[in-house]
Amino acid sequence: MKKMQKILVLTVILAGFAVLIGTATAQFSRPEDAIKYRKSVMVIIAQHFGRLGAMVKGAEPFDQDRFANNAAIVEAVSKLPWEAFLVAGSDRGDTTMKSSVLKDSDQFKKIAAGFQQETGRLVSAAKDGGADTAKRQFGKVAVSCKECHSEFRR
Ligand code: ASC
Repeated sequence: MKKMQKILVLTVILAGFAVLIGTATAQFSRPEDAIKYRKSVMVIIAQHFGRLGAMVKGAEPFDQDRFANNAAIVEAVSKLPWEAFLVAGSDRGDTTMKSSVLKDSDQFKKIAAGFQQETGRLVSAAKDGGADTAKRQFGKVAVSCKECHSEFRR
């Protein structure tokens, strides 16, 4: 093979690997985009979790339909932000994410999975249980929020 052909073949192979490795970050072209995305998701979660919290604390009356609807939104959105946290370089800039998310991503993913599991249980509790069951499960989701915030947020 001529030298130029060898270089070309090698380039194509390396580009193929880069595409495979890059899939985790390919959704965001810049770290700032990942930061903006995950913050937006957290705003939505906080808004709907806050509406649940108002019912749990008694600031607003407990309404099972309303509780179930807001729980379903939290659960759906709970699937979205994790990939955006794992983007290289997104620990710098306009963010409160600790760099340990990137260094200790297995622990981060474990906590994120726990949050999703607890929000899934919140949806079931809101559908099938009474106010006390829903409120108790709300508490478990809140603990799961805090677990991640205290470990991975600056
Ligand atoms: C929210 C929010 C948090 C968590 C936390 C739960 O809505 O903004 O940081 O819930 O208070 O323990």
